Amino acid sequence: MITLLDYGAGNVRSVVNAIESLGERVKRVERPEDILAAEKLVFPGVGNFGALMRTLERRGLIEPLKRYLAEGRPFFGICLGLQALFEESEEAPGIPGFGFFKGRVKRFRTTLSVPHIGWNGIKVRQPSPLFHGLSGEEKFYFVHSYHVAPEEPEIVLTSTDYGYEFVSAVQRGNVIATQFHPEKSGQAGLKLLENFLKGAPAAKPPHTPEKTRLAKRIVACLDVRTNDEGDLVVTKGDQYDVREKGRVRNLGKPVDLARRYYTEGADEITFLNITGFRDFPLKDLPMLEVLRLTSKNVFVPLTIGGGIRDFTDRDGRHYTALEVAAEYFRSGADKVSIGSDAVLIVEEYLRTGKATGKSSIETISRVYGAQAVVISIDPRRVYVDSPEKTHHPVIETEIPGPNGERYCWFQCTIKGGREGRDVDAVTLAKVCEELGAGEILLNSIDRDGTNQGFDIELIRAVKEAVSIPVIASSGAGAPEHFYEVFTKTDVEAALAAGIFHRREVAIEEVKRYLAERGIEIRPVFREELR
Ligand code: 1PR
Repeated sequence: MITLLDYGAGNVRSVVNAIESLGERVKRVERPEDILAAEKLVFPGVGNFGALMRTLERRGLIEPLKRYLAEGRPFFGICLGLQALFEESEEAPGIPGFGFFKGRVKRFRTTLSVPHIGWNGIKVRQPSPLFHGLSGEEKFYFVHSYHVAPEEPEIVLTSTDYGYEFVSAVQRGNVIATQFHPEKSGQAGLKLLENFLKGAPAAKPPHTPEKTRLAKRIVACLDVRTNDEGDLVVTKGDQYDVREKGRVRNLGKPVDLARRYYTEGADEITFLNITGFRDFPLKDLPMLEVLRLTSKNVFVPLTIGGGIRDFTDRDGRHYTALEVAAEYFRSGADKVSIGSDAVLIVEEYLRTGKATGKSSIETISRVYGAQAVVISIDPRRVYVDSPEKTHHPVIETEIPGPNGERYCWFQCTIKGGREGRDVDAVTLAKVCEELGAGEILLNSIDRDGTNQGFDIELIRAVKEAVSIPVIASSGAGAPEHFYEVFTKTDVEAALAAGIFHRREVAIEEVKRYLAERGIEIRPVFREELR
C-alpha cells in the first residue's frame, strides 16, 4: 500500500493512475496520523510554494512529515514535492519550507522560455534504486519555473541542462525527490516509479549524456464534439468547418485515439471541446469521463480546452472559470487551454489599462501555476494595402492577399472562429503572458486542415513577442512541415490533428525525420509499451 499526500491542488489523479497501473494500491492522507503510519509516502506537488506550505500547515501535516523525513523512511517527492523539502523559495519569500535539505529554490534565470516545459534528459550523479534497468538516455517530462539549489553536493542525484545546469533530482537514504514528473514521462517514468515502489537495487545507468537537451514536442490534438447521432467523437475541420455534406466528420473515439497516439509516441495530447463556448463543460459529463478514462492509461501530459470561463447555469448558479478548471484537473488534465475567454479578457485589459485580478487566466494561474494555463489563439489573416490602413501591428508578408496586398495582421476570433474581434494575436499573446499564462497554443484558421504547412510568419511574429513556450498548430501535412517550423522559428512544440487521424503520417515517422536532421526529439520505444 502506497500513501499519497494529496494537498488538493492539481492533477494527482495521474500519479494515482500511474501507481495503480504498476499493481499497487493507493491510500490518501486524510489525517496527520496517516503520514506516520505510511510504509511508503509519495508527495506530488503542483502550483505555488507558498500556497502548498500554508495548506500543509492548516491541515497539521508539517510536523508529522518532518518526523517521517527525519526518520529516513521511504519518500518520493515530485516537482513542488521536491522543492518543499528545501529551506525557502523565491516564489514565496518569507514562507519556510521543510528545511530537510539545505538550500533554496530559485527562479530560472535564462533567456530561454520559462516555464521549462517538456522532455529533457538527466545526468546521473550517483547510484539509486530509481535507475535500475534504465539506459541513461531516457527523457523525462519537466514543467516548472523554479529549481532547487542545494548546498550539500552529496545529495545531488541528477542534473539537467536548461540554459545552465540545474539539479533535477536529490536523494538522501530513502528520501528521494525529482523535479520531473515520472507519472507523465511515458514508459521511462513508469519504470522509474516502479523502481521506487518495489525497492529495486541501486544502479547507475550505463550512459550519461554530457549535456542534456530539451526535446521539441510533437503534440496530437483531438477536436471533440457531439455528432449528429449524439455520440462524442473526434472530428476535424477544414479551416474550422467540421461538416462534410452537412454532417459532422467522425474520425474516431476520443479515448481510443488518445491511447493510440500515446503508444505511437505523442509527447503530449490535447483535447479541445470545440463546442465548449456554448455548452457548459461541467454539464458535459462525457468530456470529463473522456479525461478520466484517458488518464488511466496515457502517461504523457494532457491538456483540455473548451468552455473555460465563468458561467451561470439556468438555475442561476454561478460557476467561476477556476471551478470549471478545477473539475478538469481533478478528472486528469494537466493543463487547461483558454480560447474565447482570453480574447474578451484582453479586450477589457486594453480598454481599461489594468488587470482585474479576477480573470480566468489570473485565478487559475495563481492556484495551479502558470504552467497549467495555455492560451489557445484562433487567428485569421486580415490583409491590408499598407500599414496605415489599420491600427493593428502588421507584418510584411511573402504570401500576398487575394488582391495582391503585401501586409496583414492576425485577427483573433472567438466561438470557434465564428466571430472576429478587434485584437490581434501578437498583442493577445503578450497580454496573456503578463496576466500569468504559461504557454501559447497558436492555431491558424487559414491553415487549419489544409496540409499546406504551418503559417511560419504568424508563428514567428507571436514567438518573438513572448518568453513563454509556443506550440505551433494548423496545417501540418508532412514531416517536412515540422522540420520547417522547428528550423525557421523557435517554437518548443508543434501540433497536428488531421494527418495523424487519417494515418497519412505516423508520429514515429515525423520523429524519425526530425532526428535524422539533428532536431532533438524524445525517442519512441514502442516495444516496451505495456
Ligand atoms: O473558446 O475557450 O471555448 O475553446 C474552444 C477551443 O476549441 C479553442 O481552443 C478553439 O481553437 C477550438 N475550436 C473551436 N472550434 C473549432 C473548430 O475546428 N471548428 N478547433 C476548434 C480548433 C484547431 C486545432 C487543430 C489544428 C491542427 N482546432 O486545434 O487541431 O488546427 O489541425 P490540422 O493539423 O489538421 O491542420 P473556448
